Amino acid sequence: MLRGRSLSVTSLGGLPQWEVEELPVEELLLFEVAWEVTNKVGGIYTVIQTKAKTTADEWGENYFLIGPYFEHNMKTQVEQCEPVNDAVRRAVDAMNKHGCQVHFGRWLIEGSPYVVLFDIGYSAWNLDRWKGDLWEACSVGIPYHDREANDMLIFGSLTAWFLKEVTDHADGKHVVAQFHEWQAGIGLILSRARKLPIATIFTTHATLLGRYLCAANIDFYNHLDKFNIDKEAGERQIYHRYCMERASVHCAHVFTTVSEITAIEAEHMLKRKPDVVTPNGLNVKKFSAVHEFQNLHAMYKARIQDFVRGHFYGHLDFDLEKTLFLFIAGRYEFSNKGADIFLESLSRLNFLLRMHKSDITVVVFFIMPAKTNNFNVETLKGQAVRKQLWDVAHSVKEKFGKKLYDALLRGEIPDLNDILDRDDLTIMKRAIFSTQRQSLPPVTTHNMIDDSTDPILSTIRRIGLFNNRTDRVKVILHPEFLSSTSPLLPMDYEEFVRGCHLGVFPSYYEPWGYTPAECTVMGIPSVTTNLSGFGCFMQEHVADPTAYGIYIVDRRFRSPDDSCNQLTKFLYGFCKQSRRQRIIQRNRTERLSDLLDWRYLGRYYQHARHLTLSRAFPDKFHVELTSPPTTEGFKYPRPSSVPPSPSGSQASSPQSSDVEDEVEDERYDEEEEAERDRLNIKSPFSLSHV
Ligand code: U2F
Ligand code: UDP
Ligand code: G6P
Repeated sequence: MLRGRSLSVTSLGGLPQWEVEELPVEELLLFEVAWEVTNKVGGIYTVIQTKAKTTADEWGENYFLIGPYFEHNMKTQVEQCEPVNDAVRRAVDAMNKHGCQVHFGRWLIEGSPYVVLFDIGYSAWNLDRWKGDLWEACSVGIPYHDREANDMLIFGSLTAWFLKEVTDHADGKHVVAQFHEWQAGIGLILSRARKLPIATIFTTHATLLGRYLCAANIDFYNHLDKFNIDKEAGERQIYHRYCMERASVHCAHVFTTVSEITAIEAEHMLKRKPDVVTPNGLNVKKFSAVHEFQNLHAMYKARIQDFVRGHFYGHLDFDLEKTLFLFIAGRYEFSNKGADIFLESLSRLNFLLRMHKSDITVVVFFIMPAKTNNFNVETLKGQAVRKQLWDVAHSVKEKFGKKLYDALLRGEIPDLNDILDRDDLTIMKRAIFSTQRQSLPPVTTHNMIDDSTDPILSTIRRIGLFNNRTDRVKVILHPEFLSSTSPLLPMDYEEFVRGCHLGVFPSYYEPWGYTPAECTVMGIPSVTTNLSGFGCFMQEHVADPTAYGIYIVDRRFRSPDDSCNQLTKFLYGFCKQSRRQRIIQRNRTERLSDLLDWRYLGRYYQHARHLTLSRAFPDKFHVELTSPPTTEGFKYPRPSSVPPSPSGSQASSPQSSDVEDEVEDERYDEEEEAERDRLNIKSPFSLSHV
């Protein structure tokens, strides 16, 4: 019997210890099923890819990921090999013998987990039969025109077939299967309908209805219990998808989701309370030197500055050393991602900076993919002009340097008025003339297909943020994800984030939200909201999030206008910080990384697996720790130097309105002192104290 298992106690950094029930993994097989295995679509890919290492460390050779086969993904990410596990090998062989194409290999990411990939197109001829199977199992029909849902039916049918073959040859091993999102749900529904001996988990990363209703600008969170959900799904023509999602939720032994806020949403939209909340982690890499991420910031900021020099040629009357780079990035869901209130706040920030005659300039990037027709000419020209000026400066410098050198060799100090001849001056004047432009620096880098109706551009037109000289806030829409091979801004997303000063993600609908979490582990402060899973998680586990560079906008208990004011205050407060203050804030932000590490958060997944085994095979497994691991009561303390004054303690609380988020300089002086102590940097005065 597999009852025997032990408890061990683990901890990470300064985080609280927790008890881990060790499973006899050598007697088990774990499958994780998702459409985004080796296939980057959105956030689920990040979940699976970053978690692979910790899961593979625990499960070793008995961990398998199941996903769709795409030739390009296979070629670039997967090393083909033969399955060592007998049950898996027999399942792959059996399916291939019966007219499927199943690929097997190791995914070349950290942890190198095994992957089983199904060629969907190759099995498409079974579609009608499988539609019948699904109808028999749960009376859900899929319309022929919904290509995506039909693909998911094929994927799910292949998954259930594969799991059947595995369990037939599992040789006493118990099987756990975790299915992510409705796209993977049919595999779960069919496995349960066929009574396969599997312990199942269904994880939702968002609900279909939640996403649709929020995008329609409905006051979602105040009406959670009032929606007629069948009607809403029907009206949006997603009723069949919704049925697949809801059936998956109710078929699973254990139902999980990524945050408390999505758990509440699921209870209303899917009519089941999640058993476990499994917050999303990251694979955090710590630099051995604390200052390393600060150096990277300076290095990549210089690359962004170069781009800005080109983009604003002829209008570079602002000081790049006093320019802050802000950005928002992610799927282009205008109001769900909070681009609407961000733009409104930028307009207010522009007003404040101008009114207070601030010498700070803010350049804001919107990185949200939209339909485009390549880069626009004006933007490309900007970089060409910059390059030309650089070349001119370089050649004049060479000539100047040579003349100076020759003069010094002759033992003379050259006459600096003669060292440049007429031609040099002409070349330089021509170069300066070429920087004249008739138009303002463009607000978008690409030719937008839907230029006139695009929501970001339309809002920019309405609020008049056109990159005028007098504007202290400049905007640049880059409607494509970043890439190091771009001719315009050749940087990876990660490099770009490191080079910026603040990520702004004021989402209305955001079950988790990886973008601010990624900022945090790179030591870049960010704005999030109390409607995002990440924001709520930080609020729960950090005593004073603002002090750590996590600004949480209250979008739950305030009107949109108040939220917008609060965001403006955050942004304005951020602009008023000195460089020294920003450096200290980045150090604090980076200190929160441990909290977001899978080595810490992975335990919620562990708990879900224990729970499902105990429900599916109660005579063989039981969970001694029936409730999920809890960190209740644990909070990252306020940074030691923050004075316990009421203004200091209220500063970050999103519930408290009208709190000015300015921080006094002394607070930072003390903090810097603490930082110096931590880094063991001696103050020039320290000797006198000895
Ligand atoms: C959740 O994020 P997802 O990425 O899973 O969001 P979905 O809406 O379920 O997936 C739709 C994906 O489709 C992609 C886009 C989305 O990720 O990248 N897509 C596209 O490829 N082309 C298009 O024209 C339009 C869309 C959730 F919302 C996050 O908060 C969580 O962090 C994440 C992980 O748990 O899951
Ligand atoms: N991202 C990217 N390239 C970019 C901008 C964003 O790869 O140029 C990634 C980002 O790192 C993050 C994901 O897109 O992992 C967005 O995930 P998030 O959870 O914030 O939102 P989702 O799209 O999943 O709703
Ligand atoms: C990092 C670098 C410093 C640099 C600073 C700029 O901390 O290590 O050398 O001065 O970044 O900070 P800022 O917030 O002005 O980009």
